[in-house]
Amino acid sequence: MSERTLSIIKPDAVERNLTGAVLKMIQDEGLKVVAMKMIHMTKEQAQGFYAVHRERPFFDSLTDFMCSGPVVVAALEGDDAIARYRKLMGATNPDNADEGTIRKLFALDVEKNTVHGSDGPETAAVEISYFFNRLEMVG
Ligand code: DAT
Ligand code: MG
Repeated sequence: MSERTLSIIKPDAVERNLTGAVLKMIQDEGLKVVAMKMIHMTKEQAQGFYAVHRERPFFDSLTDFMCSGPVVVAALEGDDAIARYRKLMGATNPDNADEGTIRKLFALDVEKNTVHGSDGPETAAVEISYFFNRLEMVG
């Protein structure tokens, strides 16, 4: 079933000029970019995006990191896009990520882990609408 998921290329990757390499992996996987832009979030915007994690010990550090530089946010579309993108990303901690995944190849540590991807259909819908309105979506 065709789905959409929200991808973020995080500040550690944009800063190291890895945007193109990550997008190539996404496109080689067959996922279609249906919206994309570069933004530099405020602390408040990062806190809003990661609100589900607000009680976690890493929340303040995570939201500082996410607004430390520009990110590339994109909506991706394809059959089973949510699970396929999670698989392409690899485990949250790159030490546990499978060979050939984005995080295995590029992540610096569990926080500076290069990419975000939605974890389910409900969060994907909320996360896509957090960054994109209908006029910014193709199709
Ligand atoms: P994911 O990004 O794989 O969906 P998550 O939703 O559990 O992982 O956590 C969101 C982000 O928070 C994650 O990409 C990096 C950061 N994070 C998670 N666990 C962490 C930890 N133990 N220490 C530091 N940062 C962590
Ligand atoms: Mg998550």
